[in-house]
Amino acid sequence: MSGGAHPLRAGIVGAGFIGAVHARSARLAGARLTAVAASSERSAAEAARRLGAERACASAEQLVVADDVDVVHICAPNHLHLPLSRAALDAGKHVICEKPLALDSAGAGALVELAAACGRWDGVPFVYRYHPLVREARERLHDGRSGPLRLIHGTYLQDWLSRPSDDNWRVTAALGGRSRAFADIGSHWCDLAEFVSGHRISRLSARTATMVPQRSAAGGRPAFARDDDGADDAGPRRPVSTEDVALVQFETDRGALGNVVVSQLSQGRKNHLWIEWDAAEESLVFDQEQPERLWRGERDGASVIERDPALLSPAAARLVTLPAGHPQGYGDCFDGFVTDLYAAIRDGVAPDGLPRFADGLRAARITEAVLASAARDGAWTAVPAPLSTTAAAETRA
Ligand code: SOE
Repeated sequence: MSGGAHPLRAGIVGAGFIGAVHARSARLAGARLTAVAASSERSAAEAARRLGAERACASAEQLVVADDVDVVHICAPNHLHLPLSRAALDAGKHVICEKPLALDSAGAGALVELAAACGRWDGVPFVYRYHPLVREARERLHDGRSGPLRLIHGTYLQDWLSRPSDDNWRVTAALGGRSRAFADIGSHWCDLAEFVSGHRISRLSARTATMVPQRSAAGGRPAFARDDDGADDAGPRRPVSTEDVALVQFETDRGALGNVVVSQLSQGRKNHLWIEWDAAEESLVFDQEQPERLWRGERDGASVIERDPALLSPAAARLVTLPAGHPQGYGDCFDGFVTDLYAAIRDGVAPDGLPRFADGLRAARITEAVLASAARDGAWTAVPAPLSTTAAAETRA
């Protein structure tokens, strides 16, 4: 569908924290929220009331083929991403699917091909791309002001899984995938590293560790939930195979080097995505927890680029929705992403920097290289080159 006069009709599968974020952004982007599905009819009815959806769907399988839905937002646990995306595309829907796109690169690749074959728009919320200062860093590195890039390094640290009593469906490989910490958050860091620099990770050496080998068997909690009373401390435990931490060093296709520390055990770190690009003329640092400023280092001193649209390049200013001094944040990034994907559905052309299923496939391939390297004691492991961005990928009928 492109150029439709009627508002898009959005359906949301999954009513947790991220489902609510999607619902808010869909509405702000002008869609009607026609349906919500959740893990049960009862929770779907509760979610429909809470999110203001026009109706609750009896199941996700019904929602993805519903006649009153044009675009499906899949916010269910990871093992459902492939079957639900496939069913939605087969039913002629556009699809936004939460990362990881699928539990392995074969599944992600199948979805990339299916979306193209169906002529439907697709997106994966690598939403940190939508911080205006991320775009400013990208402009500086792409237009030559920064000079040739030499290093990319940083961390993505959280602490919401730092205790044995902390649990979530992501911990279980059958539901979340063989990789947990890296697939869940290292994928964001690598997406930004490549998106901003234009470099591609060509080979890597990785170590992973499961430092909390057993976790509560009491049943998973939502992401970031806390167990302050230690209620599960005495409860039954279950063994864990997915990694808590990953350390990755890498080379890029254009001669840069880099490394990243990924952890979901780092006490006091809530969502500490920090990334530095060191180039010949300047270094740039983006800290996701301080998104209103981009640190800029030069030999003669350091400065800060503020999120002031008057000072930013057009590509960055496009994503500014509030005046300088009125902080933009995570929700605004989601708004920008959903607005861009809906614009692609309407206009038939992808706005600059829209993260697609092909980026979800890229993340799956990097994740598989991390696991393969870690399984061979950190052996250097090649990462397949990404899909070339073809005109076909950027336009749909
Ligand atoms: C949990 O680690 C989580 O919600 C991730 O799943 C998101 O992708 C990330 O943006 C924030 O943390």
